[in-house]
Amino acid sequence: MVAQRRELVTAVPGPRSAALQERRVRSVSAGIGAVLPIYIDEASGAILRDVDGNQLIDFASGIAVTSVGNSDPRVVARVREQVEKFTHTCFMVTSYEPYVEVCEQLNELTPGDHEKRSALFNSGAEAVENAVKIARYATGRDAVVAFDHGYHGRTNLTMALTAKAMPYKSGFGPFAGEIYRVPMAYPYRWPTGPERCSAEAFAAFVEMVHAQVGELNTAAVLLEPIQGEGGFIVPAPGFVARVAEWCHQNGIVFIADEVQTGFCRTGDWFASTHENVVPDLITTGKAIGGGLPLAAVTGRAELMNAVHTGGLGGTYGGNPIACAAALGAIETMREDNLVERARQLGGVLRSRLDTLASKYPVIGEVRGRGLMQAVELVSDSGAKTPDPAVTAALTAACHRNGLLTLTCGTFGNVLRFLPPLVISEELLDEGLSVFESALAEVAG
Ligand code: PLZ
Repeated sequence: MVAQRRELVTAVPGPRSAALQERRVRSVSAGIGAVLPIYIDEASGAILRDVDGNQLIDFASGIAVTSVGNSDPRVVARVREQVEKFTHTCFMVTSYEPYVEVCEQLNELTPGDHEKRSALFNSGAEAVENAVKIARYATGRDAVVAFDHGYHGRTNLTMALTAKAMPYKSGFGPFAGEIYRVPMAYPYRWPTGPERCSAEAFAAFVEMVHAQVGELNTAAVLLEPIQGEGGFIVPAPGFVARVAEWCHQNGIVFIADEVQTGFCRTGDWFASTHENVVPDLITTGKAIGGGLPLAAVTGRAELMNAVHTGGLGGTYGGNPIACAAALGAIETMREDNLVERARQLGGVLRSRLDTLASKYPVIGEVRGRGLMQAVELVSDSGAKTPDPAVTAALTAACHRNGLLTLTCGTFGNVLRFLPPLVISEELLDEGLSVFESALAEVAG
């Protein structure tokens, strides 16, 4: 166990990380990036310790994965037990209980009390691909509608579904067909102002799908209830519910991509609940596996069961060790009431960020829910000019001082806060003080 405190003993990165970075450059594809070139030796809870002995506060959670904290004791215990029993059979060859139990948990925890079924995969992108396969099969239609600023993965189909060219799509085409993009109800940047955003974005959505795609050609509408990589954009109130209802009226499958928002992160088990929406299909990943690779599609039994037997699958999907980890993670979320914890700490985070926003005009907006919040940084608060340079400088200052933060956003000007939900209030507070000093240094 790593003590839950920030401690810097060398520069960040230190000499041992620098030496490993040299080996990395000589052996690892340059196509894979790194937010901060330190090398982790050990981690628990909300602290990462690197090979030089520096201990950083983790405001990234491996991109919203380690919500239960790094090496959560219940995850570790279940993984240990499973790995000694057996490591793999392939669920499509011979079955095992942990897979079934994860599906039972998903069916129970996801929004709606209708009859549900689940299927397990390895990554968020794979879950999204399978949700699209299921929706197409069940409806007999081809088209899929996705949104500006959306992120759904890096495989060929999910690159097509993802909005942003750099770094995700540039040079990697041609992309999968029958994907259509419509505006997102992004209140901060809606041309006629946030009050009109929900109604006008919905009207634009309906008109574009009708005119450019055709309702009867549309298999699915795919939406993140809070957009993640695109900038932690909380859709204008009522927008998601209107879209979901319209899908229902038109026999279109409404898919909520909750890979990043799911499993307590936003102060509910799933972010769709904040929008009073019951998705037809819901994709999950990241936090469900407590740090091991697992993802899922959960949804209406009649959709999930429409596909012919053998039509879905994969060698590793729902690997027994990943399932054991997920059962440990879900147990921690339930027993430690991480829904409530995300809400409570989310309140602490919001009030600190709001105070900073009133002091520093570079913060154009504070937004998000629970422990999925962010600041959008602008060089001119009137014109709302995105400021990716100040975002990068703030990030570097946080990193230098032992706080791991991430950026996001179509314009690279959003700094996001994604600590493990088990972080202590003291450590959260200390991390925010590091961020505050970075603001004073960079934008003061
Ligand atoms: N859907 C909503 O957030 C993954 C991507 C990081 P995978 N987001 C982090 C990067 O640069 O690759 C994500 C997501 C939403 C799908 C995915 C894809 O999940 O597990 O990365 O495939």
